[in-house]
Amino acid sequence: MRYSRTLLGGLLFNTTLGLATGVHAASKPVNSPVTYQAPYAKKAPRIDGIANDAAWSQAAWRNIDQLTAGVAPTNSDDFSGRYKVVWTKKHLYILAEISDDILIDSHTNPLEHYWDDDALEIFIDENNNGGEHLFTYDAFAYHVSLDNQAVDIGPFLNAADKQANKTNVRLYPHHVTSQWMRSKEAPNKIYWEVKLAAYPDTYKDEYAKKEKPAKPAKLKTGKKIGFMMAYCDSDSPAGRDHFIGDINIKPVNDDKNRGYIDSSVFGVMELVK
Ligand SMILES: [Ca+2]
Ligand SMILES: [Ca+2]
Ligand SMILES: [Ca+2]
Ligand SMILES: [Ca+2]
Repeated sequence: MRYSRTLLGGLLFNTTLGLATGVHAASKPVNSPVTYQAPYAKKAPRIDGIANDAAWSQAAWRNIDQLTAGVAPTNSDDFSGRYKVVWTKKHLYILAEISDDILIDSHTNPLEHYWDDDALEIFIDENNNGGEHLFTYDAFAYHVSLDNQAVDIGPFLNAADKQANKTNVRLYPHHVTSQWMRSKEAPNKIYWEVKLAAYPDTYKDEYAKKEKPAKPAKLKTGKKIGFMMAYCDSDSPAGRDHFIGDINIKPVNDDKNRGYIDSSVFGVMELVK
């Protein structure tokens, strides 16, 4: 299996990542540098894959150009990308401009091998406190697939489910709304618009019926959010060719693909006026 991920009946588990050996990820330093400043949007962009909303013109692009796993893209048509973010009190809005020569969704079940199909991967740590999040909601790694569904790994609902190795991979339709479309001017480019609710660490699955569902955080000027943006580029049914993000991650055992485990490697997004 490529890139450290092994799927065992829905349980992601890999001893080389230290999960089984009790190695805990460090928390994010309080003064982590800001990697992106997202401006406030007076009018929320419309999520339709058309990047002509006024709000987008306020925000700066940030490149998605850091090879995180796999081999480097052959050229800028194979993959190149950049993104920008704006916010309202209730949501973050992301625009990604992606060039990808082949769009492919060969695993039709959105819960299976979702990282081996083309996908935007949005990493968010609402309270920017860092730390391990693979089996928790201390942070999210939403894989937004070509069918516009968002998938991540959550906690097991109970010990019996864990024992039975039932899936802890879930869809989050109430967290993420997305739509992409090919550019009319340059059809090799796609514009992908995403509306994202920033759910806090206290989020509980709707399936955990005894728990009161946590609400998304209210956003305000000055708030800092752990954030990283990436793209899983697959160009054949064989799986992911390269995984490219916007942060140059410090490798552990030569592995930069740490974001889905440890939110301390994310960048920091500051919400500004
Ligand atoms: Ca739009
Ligand atoms: Ca490609
Ligand atoms: Ca957190
Ligand atoms: Ca592709």
